[in-house]
Amino acid sequence: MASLTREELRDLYRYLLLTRGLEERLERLFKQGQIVGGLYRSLGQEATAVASAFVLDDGDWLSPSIRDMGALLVRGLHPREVLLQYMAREGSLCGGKDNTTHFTIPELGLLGPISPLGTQLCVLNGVALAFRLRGEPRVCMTYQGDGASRTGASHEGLNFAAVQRLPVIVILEHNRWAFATRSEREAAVEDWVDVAAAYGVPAASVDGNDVLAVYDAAREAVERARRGEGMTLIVAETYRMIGHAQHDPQHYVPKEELLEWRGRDPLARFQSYLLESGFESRAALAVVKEGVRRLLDTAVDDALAALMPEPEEALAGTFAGDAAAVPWTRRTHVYPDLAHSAMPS
Ligand SMILES: Cc1ncc(C[n+]2csc(CCOP(=O)(O)OP(=O)(O)O)c2C)c(N)n1
Ligand SMILES: [Mg+2]
Repeated sequence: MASLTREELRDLYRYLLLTRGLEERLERLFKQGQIVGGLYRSLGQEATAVASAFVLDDGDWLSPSIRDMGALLVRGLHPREVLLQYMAREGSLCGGKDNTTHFTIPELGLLGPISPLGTQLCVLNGVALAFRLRGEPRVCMTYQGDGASRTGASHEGLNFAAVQRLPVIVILEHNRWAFATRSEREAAVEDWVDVAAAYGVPAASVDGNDVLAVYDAAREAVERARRGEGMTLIVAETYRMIGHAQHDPQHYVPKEELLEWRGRDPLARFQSYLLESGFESRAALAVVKEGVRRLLDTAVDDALAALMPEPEEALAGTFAGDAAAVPWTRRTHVYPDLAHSAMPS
């Protein structure tokens, strides 16, 4: 059982509220046309991301999936930075060139999600291998959806991390769906924790909607990795309470299923736990809520007040450097007389 101080429990609660509240505001902004690109929420899954990332230390690395806003906030990303990024405003992390959480911040030990599912584990393995070769007791944590975990890249990544005994913790977010495909149709395993046996790694199955259960499993895995004993697979049993993204009305999900999982909401459960166990009073929780509300209000106001980047900004910070300043077009010089003659035969 987690030996967390009252302060730490309060922090976990604050991060859960912050994650839920930030995503609610992002959804509102999306409906107001303020978000550039898609919006993917982690509604119902916040405990998995928050409690696992909470275990990491400075110097560790984390690579989130699209459902891990909570992990980014725990790592130290400010809600204002998230809002500016989603709104593609001036000064945002990608300067308007990419959206959602597609950014890497080495100072925060953050490796951004990589769109072809499963591949980011392979990249993070490289970071973990570097830590091991340098003899540094640093660990890497990453998240995969149930769908992502069935890709070829993911199998290769798991095997490499396992056989190299890399300091990696993979959190498989078994949220029952990969877009509109049920997880029963993604894999034949009944218990997803059995997958670990194929790689010869220790694994734990946890209630992903229970903050303290996730924290305990993640802490054990992180300690094992830091001792040089290799990777762990954690299967977090959870549920995606909203469509894949804002464009998905989730018609394919039976209402009863959603209702059943609504009763296991991680935020409501943790709040009840804090009150019933006597760790917190209602008044104390109200103060935390008010603090989060004010922080988010200010962050939204700041982001809305920020300008869109200047067009020239699109050329800054690119690999092409100065070459990017030349407007690209068709290579007309290859066939200079194209307008007057037929194509060469
Ligand atoms: C290799 C690959 N196939 C398909 C996609 C398109 N795609 C993006 S997210 C997604 C669903 C992923 O489901 P899952 O891994 O279970 O994560 P969840 O959305 O449930 O968190 C799909 C099919 C992709 N990005 N990469
Ligand atoms: Mg899924």
